[in-house]
Order: sequence, then structure tokens, then C-alpha cells
Amino acid sequence: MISRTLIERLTNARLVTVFTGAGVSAESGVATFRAQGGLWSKFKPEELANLDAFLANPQMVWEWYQARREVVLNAKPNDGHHAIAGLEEFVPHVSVVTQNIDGLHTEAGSSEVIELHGNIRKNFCQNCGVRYDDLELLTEHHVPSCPCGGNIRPDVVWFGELLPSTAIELAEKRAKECNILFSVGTSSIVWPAAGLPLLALDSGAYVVEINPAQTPLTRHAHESIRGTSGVVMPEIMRLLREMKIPSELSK
Ligand code: BV8
Repeated sequence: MISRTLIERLTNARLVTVFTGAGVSAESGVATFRAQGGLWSKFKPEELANLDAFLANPQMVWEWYQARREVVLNAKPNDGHHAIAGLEEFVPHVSVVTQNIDGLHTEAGSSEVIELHGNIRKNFCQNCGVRYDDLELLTEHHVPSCPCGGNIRPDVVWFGELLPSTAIELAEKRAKECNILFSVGTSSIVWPAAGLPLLALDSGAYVVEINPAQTPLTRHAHESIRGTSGVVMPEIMRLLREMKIPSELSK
């Protein structure tokens, strides 16, 4: 299921961009959004992951994020996260561009992680913008207030909100410059993030999708591997080690 072409390309690549979604964290016990039994099967995104919902009912939205924080704070990186971090052993520059807000790529040791949709461990005041990154807030049941009178909210990008400009600009740069782009564990339907693999394709990158299911990206990708991140990424690492060892022996 993993082509020799891909492994050979990886051994010659200067920059590999790994674009990830909730599927990469599924094997760490963090629910996805749209897969079977995912978050959106229980809640309506428009009722929760948007500013109007927070302004209308800050306590309800805060509680939803506290419940997710409890899962994320107890989650550990899985074999897929570690294999993605391990790519740096073979490729001079690996950039992880993630839609995930759980911080697991950083915890797995990836050196460059671009968080397009924010980070669930961080907060800021909706009214004055002051940051609140103190850890005790992560277990605070009641939505906290800022001295300015505003409500404190998770530092994540909600529907209808712009992505952090520095993050999306750097992500677009990594999509344009990379030799290979992996799209791993994403349904490829949330924009503008979903446009990044297409930007990489237009810029001449070799695009590989890893997902147990088909997505709107499948028909555009050079390769679409039907499998889970926690199995396929470690297999790619194993094949890379096999390919690289003969060259080391030849020294
Ligand atoms: C914006 C909050 C300006 C954080 C989320 C065109 C251009 C620009 C915007 C839009 C556009 N068209 C529509 C829009 C509006 C909207 C949008 O994209 N809507 C979609 C639903 C149609 N975009 C926005 O609002 C963005 N803002 O552009 O502002 C603007 C606004 C309005 C109109 C124009 C311009 C903001 C988007 C961010 C929204 N925030 N969540 C949080 O609480 O987490 S969305 C949510 O979806 C998460 O952030 C998540 O990261 C994101 C993507 O989901 P995935 O990560 O792909 O997860 P999903 O469950 O969907 O899929 C998991 C996949 O994994 C599946 O394919 C499954 O098969 C696979 N899988 C499962 N297990 C495994 C696996 N794969 C591998 N291994 C496994 N083990």
C-alpha cells in the first residue's frame, strides 16, 4: 500500500509538509468531529464552535471545551504522532501544519508545528483580548471573567473567525515550497485549511493522503493510502530505515 516511489522521493526530499486533522489524534482517544461517533454526531458545530454560541451562552460553550480539555490533557501522542516527528531523522526540514488543537504533535517532538485552529490549552478574554494561559483555568468549571468584565474563552478558531494570519501565511509557504505534502487524518472539508494540499499540488509537490476513508482530496492526490495514521506512518518510517541503511553501509 506504500509505493516505492514515495519512499524514494522521501529519501531525496528537502522539505516535507505534514498536514493533519483530528484523525491523527483518534488513536490517542481524542474524538474526531465527523467520523462515526465523532463530536458533531453529538453536538451541532454551529451551536458550539462559534462566537455567537459563546456570546449567547458562554457557560455552555465553556463546559463543552472543559469536557474536551479533560480528554486532551490526559491524552498521549500515539505511534502516528511519533512517526511524523521521526521523519526529521531522514528529511532535513519537516513542517507539521495541523488543524488539531490538542498540542500532541509538539508533545511527540515535532520541531515545527503550525497550529491553524489554535490550542485548547490557551485562553484569552473575548472582550479585551488579554491572554490567560494559566493552567488552573483548564479545570475551572465556571466560565471565568476578566477584570474588564469580558468572558474568557478558549484560544481556538471558531467557524466564521479568521485563522491566525502568521499561521496561515507560514502554512501556505510550506505548502508551496515542499517536495512532498502528506494529508493525514482530515476530512478535507474545513476551509481555508482544506486548500493547502491543493496549493501544494499546484506548486508541484507530490501529495499523499492517509485516511481510512475517501475525502474530497482523494481524487486529486498522487497517492491515497487507505489506512490509519498509527499504522501507515510507522510503516513509512520502517521502509525509510530499510532504504537508508544500505546507503549508510555503502559509506
Ligand atoms: C474562516 C473549532 C473567514 C476548534 C473548527 C471557504 C473559505 C473560507 C471559509 C469557508 C469556505 N467555505 C466555508 C467556509 C466557512 C468555514 C468552513 O470551512 N465550513 C465548512 C464546514 C464548510 N470555515 C471557517 O469558518 C473558518 N474561518 O475562514 O473565516 C470566513 C468565514 C466565513 C465565510 C468565509 C470566510 C474557520 C474554520 C475553523 C473552524 N473550527 N473547530 C475546535 O473546537 O476544535 S472546525 C473543526 O474541523 C476542527 O477545527 C477540525 O480541525 C476541523 C477539520 O476537521 P478534521 O480535523 O478534518 O476532522 P474530521 O472529524 O472532520 O475528520 C477526521 C478524518 O480522520 C476523517 O476523514 C476520518 O476518516 C479520518 N480518520 C479517523 N481515524 C483516523 C483517521 N485518519 C487517519 N488515522 C486514523 N486513525
